[in-house]
Amino acid sequence: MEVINDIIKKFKFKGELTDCSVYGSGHINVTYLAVFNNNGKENKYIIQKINPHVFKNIEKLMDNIFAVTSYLRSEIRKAGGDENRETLHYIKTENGDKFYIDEEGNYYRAYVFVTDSVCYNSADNSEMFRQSGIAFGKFQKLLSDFPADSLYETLPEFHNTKHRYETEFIPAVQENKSGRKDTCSAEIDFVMERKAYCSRLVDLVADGSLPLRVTHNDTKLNNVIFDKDSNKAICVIDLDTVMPGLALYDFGDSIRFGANTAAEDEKDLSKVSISLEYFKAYADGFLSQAGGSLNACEIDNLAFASLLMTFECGMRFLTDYLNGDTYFKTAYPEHNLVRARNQFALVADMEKHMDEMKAIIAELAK
Ligand code: ADP
Ligand code: GN1
Ligand code: MG
Repeated sequence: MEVINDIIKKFKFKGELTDCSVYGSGHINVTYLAVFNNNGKENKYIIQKINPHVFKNIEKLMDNIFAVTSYLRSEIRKAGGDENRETLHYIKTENGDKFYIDEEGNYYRAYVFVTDSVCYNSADNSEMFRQSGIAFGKFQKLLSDFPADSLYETLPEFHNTKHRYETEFIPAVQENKSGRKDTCSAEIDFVMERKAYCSRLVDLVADGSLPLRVTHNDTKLNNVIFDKDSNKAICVIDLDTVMPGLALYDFGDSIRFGANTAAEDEKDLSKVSISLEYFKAYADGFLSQAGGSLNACEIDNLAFASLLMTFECGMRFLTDYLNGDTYFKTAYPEHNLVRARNQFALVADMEKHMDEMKAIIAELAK
């Protein structure tokens, strides 16, 4: 707490600090919520220590976020929305910088806590999940004319599943740095048997069937903020991975996280399945915003992309387990393996229900 107190002094916050604690459940950055008393009014801010092992060029990453949020503010204003609530608002340091670097070389940034908001790790009902589909669909729509070439690629090949298989997963199996390979041979086989999935979307990009767009790339439900009274989605957060990508990645990753009937790290695999009700609700919300700009190949692959993003994430968790847990935050030694098993159980269930998922999309896209 003392360390972060020193960090807090570096930013232009208003009022007297009354509380500061670790916040949220992200797997990459360390997030704090700081509460200030400003002449009797409560001001809340989010402070984040950005993960330097994941993000190699934090200056450029922050330039991306400033460019994207400035653009979104003006689009939201034009549409008559509330620009202070519907996109992130960053706080600069006392020196006017976009981030603060401490003596040990750690990077910190801060932004206004969206007032009267809540964030969820699971949707209580399908309407809530539909709301998150609207939020991510709208996010993509608002950025459709943003100059994609001006964006720095924070994590190159982020959703190139083929690249992840060949250059991360296979070497992790071969090198077996953690010595854990024998404890996950069934999961390694599961991935290898499905190698063909990995190239399907990248091949469609290569032959020009799928267009690159400006996308979010990390569309978990807990990267959307909801109004605490109306439960309507108000703001998309966690913009570190906004890069040129596929609409399919954003759609698929949301389904992976939010249409799972269990949490991403539920150990009891009998609880893991795809909720077709939630799948339909999200697709309805997402297509209501972004649908008009999607081409036929994108529409045709929405169901498959849900399976692929789940498969890719499971493969990433398994890779990290084999490497000795160097990427994702873990709460216990087997955490990444538990997550991988969970994602693969969801893949298996989606394989069983693929025809129904495709039929739902076909019906909505009519
Ligand atoms: P990570 O990259 O670690 O996932 P996030 O940017 O998603 O970090 O932040 C972690 C959590 O902090 C979010 O899931 C959300 O609960 C909360 N949070 C982040 N930014 C805000 C904000 N501006 N207003 C309210 N809550 C926020
Ligand atoms: C990470 O940062 P967070 O928790 O929103 C990860 C995503 C994974 C997700 C799995 C930059 O997201 O790609 O899908 O965990 N983010 C990064 O829950 O790698
Ligand atoms: Mg997040």
